[in-house]
Amino acid sequence: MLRLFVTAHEISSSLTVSQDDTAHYQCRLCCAVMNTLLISDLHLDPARPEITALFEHFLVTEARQAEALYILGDLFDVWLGDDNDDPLPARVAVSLAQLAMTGVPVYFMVGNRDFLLGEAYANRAGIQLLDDGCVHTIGGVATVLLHGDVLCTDDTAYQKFRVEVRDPTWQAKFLAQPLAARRAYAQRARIASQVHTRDSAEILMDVNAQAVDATLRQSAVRRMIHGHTHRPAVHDLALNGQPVQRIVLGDWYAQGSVLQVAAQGDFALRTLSP
Ligand SMILES: [Mn+2]
Repeated sequence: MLRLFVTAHEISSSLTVSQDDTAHYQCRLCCAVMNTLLISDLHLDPARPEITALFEHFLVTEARQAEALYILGDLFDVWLGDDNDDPLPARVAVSLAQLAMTGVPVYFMVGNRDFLLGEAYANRAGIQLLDDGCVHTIGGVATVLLHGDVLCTDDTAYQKFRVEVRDPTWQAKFLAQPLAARRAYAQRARIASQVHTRDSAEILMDVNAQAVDATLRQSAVRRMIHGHTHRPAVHDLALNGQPVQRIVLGDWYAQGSVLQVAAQGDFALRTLSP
């Protein structure tokens, strides 16, 4: 989908030139600005207001010019349920809805922190929920999109926890509790997760190479984009003798991180200063 940012004057002046020139003019306009943007792991939290401000600035500047924005999980550091009336999620819903209203599709996939984010909040924020492991064509390349936690198969304790909390029965039971009880549980889970991350070997917290290969093979694609590990990088790999790519998005703890993919396929992984 192409949207052209042209004024009425520009359109009328472009109509006075030849068709070839018009096509060239429009192409130059759209190609210059149409990037798909991908971010993840913002971990928005009232304790880091400068990151929320950076994200909001990003939404009203760069993201407005984008062909689409993908948020691949852990937008929020914790998610208690769509009925949570804290100011931060309410404020972010307004900012996201404003972007969506300008015509930029905003896609969101849950992460391991905000996995309880559901349709009610998505509707309020004007965002479209994606399944982990879905395939979208980005910059002309079929790409499998994941938060990334499912690839960390060496961390068996986490994978066990993941199965438990992704169970609809567990989720329904959790969401039926009063907000105060959910808040207390989330606080305990957050501390346990920090201790687990601190005490686990570095390698355990990264993706497993076989899981990466299996996902690429099952998805029948040559490119994967994910976050979660907070190890931004472009990995050029091989699978069955064919080149494949794994692009890892960065976190937004000390700065922002964005992957921009141009319509023609060029891409860049950039950091954003608060
Ligand atoms: Mn994560």
